[in-house]
Amino acid sequence: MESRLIAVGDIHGEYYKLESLISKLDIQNTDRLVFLGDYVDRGLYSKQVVDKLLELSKFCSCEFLKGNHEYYMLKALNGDKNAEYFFMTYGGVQTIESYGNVENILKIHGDFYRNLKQYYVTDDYIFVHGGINPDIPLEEHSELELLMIRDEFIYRPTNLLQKVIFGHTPFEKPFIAADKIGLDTGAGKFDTGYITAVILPEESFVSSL
Ligand SMILES: [Mn+2]
Repeated sequence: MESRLIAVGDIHGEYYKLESLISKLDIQNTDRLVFLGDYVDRGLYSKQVVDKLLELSKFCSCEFLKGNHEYYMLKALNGDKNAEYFFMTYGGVQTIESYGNVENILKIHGDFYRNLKQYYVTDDYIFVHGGINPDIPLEEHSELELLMIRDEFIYRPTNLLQKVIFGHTPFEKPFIAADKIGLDTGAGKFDTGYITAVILPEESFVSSL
């Protein structure tokens, strides 16, 4: 079977939606998966989500990007008070509960969270959690810019050769423009939210619904 390149949007602890998406994608060991970040918070099963992702990464090629939720969680777990406020306000309580206690997060999945990448680039695509500022080179972005940018990126053409595949900003349906695709469809955030994947380059969308 031909190798497929598949990007997956925000998951936010929605283990059962992830299971459903993975079975609908019928993942093969030749597939290449790129996860756009925000595995944790809000949904009830962050630990189980990461266990599943690690299991998948033994079966096929997987790139795991960092989301703003992993960024703030890591900072909070390292004692940053501002980050702790963000983590506890935006769904971190559920993450801690899924691990049993706060110490378990790094004990069990520390390597996974610390090794998340800021972006992943191929000849045709830039994968990133939040987006980019096309006026500056990718490597000159601050980490927070890549994780947090929204409208200034989304509603302005990038004029880049590569199409940008991003998450972070939730839409009711995938956001599709000539130069970018947004894959956050509100899993964990809204009761009606779901996880979306796109198979590239044909741009066929698969949802967890
Ligand atoms: Mn998110």
